[in-house]
Amino acid sequence: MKIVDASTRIVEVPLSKPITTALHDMASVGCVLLTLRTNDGVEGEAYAFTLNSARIKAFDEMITGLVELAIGRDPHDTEGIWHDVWREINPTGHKGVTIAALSTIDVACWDIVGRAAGLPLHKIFGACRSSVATYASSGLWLSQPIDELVAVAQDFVDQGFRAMKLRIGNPRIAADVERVRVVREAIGDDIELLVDANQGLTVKHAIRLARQLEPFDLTWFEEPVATHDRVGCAEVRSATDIPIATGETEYTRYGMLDLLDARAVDVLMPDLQRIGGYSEFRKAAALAAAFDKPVSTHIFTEQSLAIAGSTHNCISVEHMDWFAPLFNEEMELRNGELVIPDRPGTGFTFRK
Ligand code: SMN
Ligand code: MG
Repeated sequence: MKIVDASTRIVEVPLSKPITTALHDMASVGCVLLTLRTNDGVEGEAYAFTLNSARIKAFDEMITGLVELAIGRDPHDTEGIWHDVWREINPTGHKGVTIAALSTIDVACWDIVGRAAGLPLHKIFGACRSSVATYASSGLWLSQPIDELVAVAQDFVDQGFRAMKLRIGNPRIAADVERVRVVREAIGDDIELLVDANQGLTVKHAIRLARQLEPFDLTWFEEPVATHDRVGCAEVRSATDIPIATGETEYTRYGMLDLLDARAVDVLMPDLQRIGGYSEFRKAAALAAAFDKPVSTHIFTEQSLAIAGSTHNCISVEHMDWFAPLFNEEMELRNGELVIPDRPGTGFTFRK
């Protein structure tokens, strides 16, 4: 079997309304959709995205350029193709757009492997579960006023979620504490609550805030400080008993190793596009396991289910509904967990 053709198209998916975190202002996601085709007529699909479609053509260009290295190859040679792209991007760098392109090519190759075998990828990787814990993440944004939070939280519970994530990172500590208090009161003690500061805080601010948030039984405190301040993140971690989650803004196993080595993290959160695709995600998860740390996947909900279904130390996936309009199939929430699809490959196919 050989990959004989690759094509991309750019699709912009609007969000229902503009939203913010401590770091981002977002109104849409722009996606590059990659389709690989084999001489046997099997297709493999994957996408990369940027917020608001910012510089999305650069991502398209990088994918289109690098996918040449996969043309003529057997799609089962995922490891060989990955390493050829890795070698090629060395002069440009092993972070950012290059890794996003590598990730997209890798996921599309694996999708072909699954579809050609007629098997879901978690069964090919080595399955360990058929559903996974999840938390609602498409809401509770920093831009939402406090009086909207209760209705959003209630809606998540009504949809069947057993956990949800609230964005924090206000200049005033009291404002964040109040938002957490209001949501915790609304959902009661049986629903898990996570917070994400999107790198918006200084170390001292994060420590003060974390101490005031301890009574609210938070599942984790995500990205409290700038992603590059690993020592600062470790300081926050040692000053609070709230578990620290981070990793979404780091790249490849090397970025994960830096966080683990720095003792900066309790829950490692690789992002499929920034980690280097399925091939590298699995290595990163094994690395986390060697440090006795769990992983939880960052966005890319549909594609991350194959990882969750085959990674023993994966404790949850983030439920983000932004990309659902791209796919023919829908994610299935059952008893508060996301079902790992039994369909071949990633289990999700692009709408044409
Ligand atoms: C997030 C994800 C995607 C875009 C903006 C913010 C956030 C998260 O950090 O973890 O959900
Ligand atoms: Mg985050």
